[in-house]
Amino acid sequence: MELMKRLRHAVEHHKLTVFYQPKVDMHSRRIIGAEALVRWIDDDGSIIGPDKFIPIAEDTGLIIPISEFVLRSACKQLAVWHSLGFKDLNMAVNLSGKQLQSPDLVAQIMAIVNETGIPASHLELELTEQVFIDNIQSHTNFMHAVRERGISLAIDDFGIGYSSLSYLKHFPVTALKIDRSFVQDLPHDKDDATLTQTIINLAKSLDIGLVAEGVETEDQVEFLLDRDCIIGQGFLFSRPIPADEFTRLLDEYQ
Ligand code: G
Ligand code: G
Ligand code: MN
Ligand code: NA
Repeated sequence: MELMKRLRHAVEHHKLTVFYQPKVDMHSRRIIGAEALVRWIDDDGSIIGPDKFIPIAEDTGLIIPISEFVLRSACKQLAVWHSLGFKDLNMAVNLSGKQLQSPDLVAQIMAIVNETGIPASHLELELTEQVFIDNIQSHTNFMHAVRERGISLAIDDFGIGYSSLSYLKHFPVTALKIDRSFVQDLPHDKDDATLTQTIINLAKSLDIGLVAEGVETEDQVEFLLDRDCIIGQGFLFSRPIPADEFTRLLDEYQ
C-alpha cells in the first residue's frame, strides 16, 4: 500500500503514539521538561519516525488530526505527571509551518489546554525559523495570541534556517533551541564553538531561554555549562522514550 494510505489507516486505527525526551538542567541533572515526539507503530511492531511521515502528513492534511492527537496526548500526560507530584515539569510540542495556516489553531490549542486542565504556562510550542520567512504577518498574530494566553514559544533547530536575526526582536519568542548540528562536534570544532557562543550571546542579550539540542557527551555538557547554557536535551540523558519509561526516569532523577 502506498505510504499515504497506510498513514491514513494508521491515524484512523490509533497506530500513532507519542514518545517523550527529557530536557535536563545540566547543572543539577534534574528533568525540567519533556518534548513530545510522535511515532508510528507499524503493523510488524517497528517504529517509523516523524521524518518519514510528517512531510506526507503536511501535504495531505493529515497533519491536522495527527497534531491534535499529539497535543492532546502530551497535555494529558503532563496532567498525569503533575498529579504525581512533578509540578514544575513543562511540556513542549512541535508545530509545523503548515499548521499555522489554520485560522482556529489557537482556539484548538486552548480547548485542549482547558480540557486537560494543565496550566498554559507549562506548555511550550516549538516552531522552526520558517515562521520568520513566510506568512510573517499571520505567524506574528499567532505568536502573540498564544503568548497572551501564557503559552511559551521556542524556536527549534535554531541557526540553520537562514532567517534574519533582526526578526527575533519583533517576535514574542521565549527560547531558542540550538540546533544539534552545532553541538555535535563541540568542543573540538572551532567554527561550531564560535557559532554556539554566538547563539548563547544572542539569547542572553534578548533575555530569552536557551536549550542545547543533541547533547551526547560530557565534554559538550562542560562546554555548554561554562558558557551559561544550562538546559540540554540529547541522548546523553535519554533518547525519546514511551511515557511509562519517562515516569521511571522522573522517579530516579528527582
Ligand atoms: O523524534 P525525531 O527526532 O525523529 O523527530 C524528527 C523530526 O520530527 C523533528 O524535527 C521533530 O521536530 C519532528 N516532529 C516530531 N514530532 C512531531 C510532531 O508531533 N509534529 C511535528 N510537526 N513535527 C514533529
Ligand atoms: O527537530 P527536533 O528537535 O524537534 O527533533 C528532535 C529530534 O532529535 C528527535 O528525532 C530526536 O530523536 C533527535 N535527537 C534528540 N537527541 C539527540 C541526540 O543527542 N543526538 C541525535 N543525533 N539526535 C537526537
Ligand atoms: Mn523540536
Ligand atoms: Na531540532
